[in-house]
Amino acid sequence: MQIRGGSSKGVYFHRGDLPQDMGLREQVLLAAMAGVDARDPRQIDGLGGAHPLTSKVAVVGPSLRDDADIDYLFVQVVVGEGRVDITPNCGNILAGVGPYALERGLVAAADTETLVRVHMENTGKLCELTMQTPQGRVTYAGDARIDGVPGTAAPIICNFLDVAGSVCGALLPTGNVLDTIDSIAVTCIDNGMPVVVVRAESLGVTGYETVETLNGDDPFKQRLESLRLQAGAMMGLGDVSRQVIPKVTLIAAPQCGGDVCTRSFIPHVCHSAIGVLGAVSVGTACVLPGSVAQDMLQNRARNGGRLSLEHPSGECSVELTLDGPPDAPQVGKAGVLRTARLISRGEVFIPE
Ligand code: NQM
Repeated sequence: MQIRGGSSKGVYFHRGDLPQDMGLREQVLLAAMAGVDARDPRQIDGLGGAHPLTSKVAVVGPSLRDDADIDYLFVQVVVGEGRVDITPNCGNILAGVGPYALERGLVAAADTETLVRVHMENTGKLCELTMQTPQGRVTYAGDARIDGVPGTAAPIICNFLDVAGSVCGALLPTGNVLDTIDSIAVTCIDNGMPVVVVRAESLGVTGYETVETLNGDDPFKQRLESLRLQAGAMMGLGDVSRQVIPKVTLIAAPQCGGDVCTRSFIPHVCHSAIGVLGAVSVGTACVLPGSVAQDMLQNRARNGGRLSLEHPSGECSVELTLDGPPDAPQVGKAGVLRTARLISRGEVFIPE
């Protein structure tokens, strides 16, 4: 099935429909998304959309764990490079996993709302998805709006349970709330997604630029990549030159009534919105005393609650439940509203 999950779009496969051999499975996924030439940046011969947000795959199956209903592996098909990356998770594609599980009969729908417990295989963490299922059927129509997606749709509530250190093993993988790289202050954080948070002004930009302006600024992107490569090593991720994590998010004072303004790089292209788990990580940085983002909140939402992150096409709200003392808060749960839509279902033909 092709499903829009949040502000991303992906091809969702049943685990049992794919080859069991991992190497062969990778070849099949690359061919499905890009066709004969997996390095074609236009992905003209496959289902991929020639952009990181539309070159995504979900592999879904019944969970092998007792505490989950569904296993979900996220696969980023790296555009133009003929390879996949399974190190990151994707909270947008995750939103489509609930409808997929219901459509494929992997989970039975309850009468009005259905909760699906998803084991996110990339990180080993859990997320509870709550979907609208009137009369026991998944519905896509509704009045929830998420920025970065036109129109409205049925809400899907994603409640991430304990995602701190999901990839790097610790919320603050360098051991510090603040580090300095190339004389620039950064906060390296992993609350579901490894992200390097940096003040836009310290990189010589405002943080209010358009996606196109930032994408077209090659010298700026080189500085960003130098920062990212060093941060990746400091976060224990080794040489990240061929990995899509960590991401980098620029922050600036809010302009439209939110709590912080963001521009996120995934990692070489500026996101037209912000990734879900990326937003959870950046939101968490905002509530951590001593971080580069600590004075963004101007005392609002310091104790958790709803935090609004402005991004190039609107805003994304995350709901943080904080535990622990105010000077050393820990995020217990992080909730995000998403929507999804089934676009198509069928067969994909793999070139011989
Ligand atoms: O951070 C973009 C997206 C994502 C990932 C990316 C995501 C997340 O917008 O959880 O959703 O960071 O590549 O789909």
